[in-house]
Amino acid sequence: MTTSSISALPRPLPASEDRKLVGPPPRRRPFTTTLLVPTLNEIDGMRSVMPLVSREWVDQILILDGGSTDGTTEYALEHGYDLVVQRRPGIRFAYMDALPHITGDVILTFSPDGNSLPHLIPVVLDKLQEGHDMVIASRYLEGAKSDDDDLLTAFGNWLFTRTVNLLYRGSYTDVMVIYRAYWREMISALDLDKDSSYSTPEWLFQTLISWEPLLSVRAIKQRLKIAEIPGDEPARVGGERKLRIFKWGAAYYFQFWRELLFWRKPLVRTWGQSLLDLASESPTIDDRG
Ligand SMILES: Nc1nc2c(ncn2[C@@H]2O[C@H](COP(=O)(O)OP(=O)(O)OP(=O)(O)O)[C@@H](O)[C@H]2O)c(=O)[nH]1
Ligand SMILES: [Mg+2]
Repeated sequence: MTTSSISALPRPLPASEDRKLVGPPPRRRPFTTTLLVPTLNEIDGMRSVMPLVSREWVDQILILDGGSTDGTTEYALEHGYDLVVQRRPGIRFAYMDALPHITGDVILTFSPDGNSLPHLIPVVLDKLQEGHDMVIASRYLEGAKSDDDDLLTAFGNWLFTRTVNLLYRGSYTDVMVIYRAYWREMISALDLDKDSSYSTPEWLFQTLISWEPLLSVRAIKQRLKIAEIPGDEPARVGGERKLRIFKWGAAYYFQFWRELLFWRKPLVRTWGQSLLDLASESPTIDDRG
């Protein structure tokens, strides 16, 4: 597809009663949030998962489509979600195409293929609101499990996380997962939007990669405040896996080591002021673990 578009439909009605919503009630937050939902032929997942996402949990739901031909984009428009169709292939270019349309201070990336549990959306945001720069819904933190992993992906995720922790003195349990929230302005602060951050591994392994693993590494290099919550990963609902295990695995692994030698940048923190303001107004601000 060569066009990028935003739906001009009116804002959707609140979720109807027949939609079963689980999780805590919405709360007012000192930041706005965009739920960013990448899709590539995910109509089965969209139909079963999106009705479980309360519109009140976030300020914008933006479907970021990679050229689906199975009715995913039609579903998005019919249900009044904002929609961007990416112009260039590759998930990181999809994110780049979405950036101008993201209205939230915070981005929460969410997979509608069944892998991300909807009721954790407010839990992740509550944790961010405690003052974190990034919150990850980890599949491997104590109390969580992945039903989507096979032996190879389970080993790969373990190896990647262990490598990042060893190289950068981290304590992650999941450096790869898409299900995470972070401040939009971290994208430019960490140069996630620069081709030079990816060009060598992409050229070496002839593939296009995403930015979550690099975000994990650079967040730790800059000693940002990172938290994880346990987040089960149910098995995929219909559709097909897009993951290219060997090419992406090789490119990410190369990237982890390359980061040891390249990329240093003074941190200019431009986000999160609203949380600091709130904290200074109320010394007893929410301190749940
Ligand atoms: N817009 C867009 N979405 C994509 C692209 N590749 C994958 N996705 C979507 O991104 C979401 C997350 O995909 P992943 O869960 O990381 O990958 P997967 O194919 O489900 O593989 P596993 O979950 O690892 O088994 C899914 O909804 C995919 O359809 C892409 O190139 N562009
Ligand atoms: Mg998936």
